[in-house]
Amino acid sequence: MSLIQIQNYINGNLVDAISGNALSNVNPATGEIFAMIPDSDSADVLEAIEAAKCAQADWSNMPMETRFDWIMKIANGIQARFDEFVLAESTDNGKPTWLAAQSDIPRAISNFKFFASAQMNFPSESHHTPGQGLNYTLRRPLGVVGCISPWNLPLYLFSWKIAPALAAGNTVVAKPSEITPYTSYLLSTVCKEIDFPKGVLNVVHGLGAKVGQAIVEHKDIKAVAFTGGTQTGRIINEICARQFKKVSLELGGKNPNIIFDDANLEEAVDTTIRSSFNNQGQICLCGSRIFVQESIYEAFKSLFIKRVEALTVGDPYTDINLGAVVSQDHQQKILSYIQLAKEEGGTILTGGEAFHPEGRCKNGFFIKPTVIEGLSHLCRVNQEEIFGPVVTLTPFKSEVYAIEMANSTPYGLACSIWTQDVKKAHQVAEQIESGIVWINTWMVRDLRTPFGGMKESGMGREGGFEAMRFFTEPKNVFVKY
Ligand code: TXE
Repeated sequence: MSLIQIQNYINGNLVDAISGNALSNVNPATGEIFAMIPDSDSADVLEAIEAAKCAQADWSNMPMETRFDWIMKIANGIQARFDEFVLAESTDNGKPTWLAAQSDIPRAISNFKFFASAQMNFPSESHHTPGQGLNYTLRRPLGVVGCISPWNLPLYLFSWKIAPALAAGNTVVAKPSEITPYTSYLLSTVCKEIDFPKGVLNVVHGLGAKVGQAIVEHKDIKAVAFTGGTQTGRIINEICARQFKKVSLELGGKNPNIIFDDANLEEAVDTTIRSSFNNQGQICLCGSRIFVQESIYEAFKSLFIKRVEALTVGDPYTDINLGAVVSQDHQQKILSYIQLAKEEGGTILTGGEAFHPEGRCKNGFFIKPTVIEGLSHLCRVNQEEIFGPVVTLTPFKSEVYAIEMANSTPYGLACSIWTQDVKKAHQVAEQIESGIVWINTWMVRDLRTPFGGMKESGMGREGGFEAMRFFTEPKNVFVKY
């Protein structure tokens, strides 16, 4: 089978890297190279920035309704090729096709629809200074902005950044992860099909340290929105700080699930299965540390393990629960944490090893869903982000201790609290150090709500008007009367 040739999208054209160099792109479920992507560098980034600068004035001064129409055309263009996008996302990332069809691609479409409409509803503020006059706040687009996204939810997170950036009237230079570039390439083919205005969106493929960093460093990039690892976030933040550049960082997580003894056990187990192993545990919101109140610990554990052992792993194109993890390197990283758990005194209750399916996927990168107990909440396995199908179980006696353990990591992204006691739920939610708290559920997302993390999980908030504020510059105008 011939390899798919992924191209950059610059100034409305689909082009190879100027250097002519390319990188290979592996299907993690088979271990085979299925596509080549441009190995771009700062020369390609410069062209993209120039195109975005030229397109800026027309795009930002366009009537809101025309901009709405353009962004909706992107959403409809993806919808029209829905099955192609689903298959591409699964092939590139290793995730089950049902998951891409249920979550990734519908959500990417929603992101465009949501922000197309958000820019028409985005209110401006005014403040009356009694006896003197009136202030009003103008919010203008920033100019050319950079959007950099990771591999775990490729089109979902790529669109979560570029949709508000475009809606707010900016032009964009974007870089998807080099590990999962396929659906952002398909998106650029949709833009080509609908004749999207040239230079408004530019997609440059390639390595983070070459392409991503060149975007972040360029003086004409007015803001950077990034999702990815905490270490990369630190590098980007330092560069932006030197240039006083606006930056939004959505980084790692080590999220706690706190299950009190008055929780609805069935529902808690059911949802904890999803929060642990959905997308092979590769969602920044996955709960990887499960704290269970002592009196129900054994009951929870036996039900949970029974359910985990019933999960199926294998060919993402079939009706399995877990597909492949994203790459061989990532598989090795996850396995090294399982080994570390053993060294740190943990007991593997189930899983704990790679999985080798029969047939088409025999060389793919799979890991059995893994549950570990017997670890201190302060050990490395319970402090560092593993980002795979690996969770730990830890009992707790009192609410105070559960909160202390939950807050003990450098991260603070998300938390799930399980209890029927309304008062306790609110009290614990207030004390948890994380940007997002769910009570008796997980991963319910309303796109209007602020999304982001505390501590080393990031800076700033995305979502709704938070994103519209990030991608605009406020200017106060005072009128004397
Ligand atoms: O992420 P990177 P990686 C976590 C997870 C994972 C770890 C590393 O624990 O194991 O991070 O994953 C671009 N300047 N998360 O290495 O490198 C890169 O090309 C500018 C959590 O894949 O941070 C890609 O487009 N850009 C997470 C993007 O940054 C740079 C999702 C993210 O890649 C760059 C993914 C640089 N110097 C991983 N270096 C989450 N929170 O959702 C890299 N990039």
